[in-house]
Amino acid sequence: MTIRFWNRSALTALGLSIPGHAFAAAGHPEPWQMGFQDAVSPVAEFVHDFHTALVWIITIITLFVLGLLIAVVVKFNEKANPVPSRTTHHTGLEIAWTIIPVLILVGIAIPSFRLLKYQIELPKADITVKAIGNQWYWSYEYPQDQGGGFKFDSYMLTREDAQKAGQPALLAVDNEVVLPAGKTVVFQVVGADVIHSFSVPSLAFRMDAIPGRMNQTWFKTDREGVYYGQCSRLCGQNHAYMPIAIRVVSQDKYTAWLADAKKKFASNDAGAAVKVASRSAPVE
Ligand SMILES: [Cu+2]
Repeated sequence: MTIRFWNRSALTALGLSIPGHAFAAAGHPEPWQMGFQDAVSPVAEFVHDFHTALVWIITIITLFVLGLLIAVVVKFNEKANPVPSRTTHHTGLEIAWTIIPVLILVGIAIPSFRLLKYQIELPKADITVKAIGNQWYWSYEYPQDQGGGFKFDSYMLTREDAQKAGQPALLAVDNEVVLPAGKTVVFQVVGADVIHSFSVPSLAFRMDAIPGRMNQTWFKTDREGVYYGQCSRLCGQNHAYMPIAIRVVSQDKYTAWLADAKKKFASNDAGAAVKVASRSAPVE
């Protein structure tokens, strides 16, 4: 199910897209990037469209107020208007400047709540993965009942290793979360020690990882690629060095990865107690 704020191609045809978006890449930031990273999930598209609409509303209101201020300065300065009017009330105007902002705010609130509902209401999951925030790395658990039954830790690569792998520094990790395209993925997000936040901009989710409480978020994308994110709650010394890397691949590649991962991570039973951080991510 795809809910759109409104038709994107119509927006683009009217020249109403935000130009900065054209320079943004999917999955990771670019030097001198303006605007968001590309939207690759329906929630992210909704977020982008809503943002575009808000920017236009803000721009129009700002220009309107600027126009009014300029009119006041030009028409009602002491030279142009030596005898000021003594008017203090205008019922019609007062009703208008109350009702019009209320209508604008209600107009913003309706799609805003629709977006909130779309993000929060979990669709039926094809795949569920548990994401555990640790000081300072992420662990992932693929449940047994979905062909998984293993767990692994995901640490940031050093700058040199990331460069060798042709991946962005500070975002690349040793063990990526691999998931298939076109499937609804639900993440169960928890914190093992302190509060972390599981966030990937291109997929437009950001969910707090809280010890003792399970939060859930979801995404679905048809676009294969690597989507990077970062812990987005200050969680201590190496908060900046616990990135998230989600690699979306075809179903066949996912099945092959799953078989490999089961062997590779065989000693890590899903559901086992969370390990205490024994390695720190390198500090730059
Ligand atoms: Cu963190």
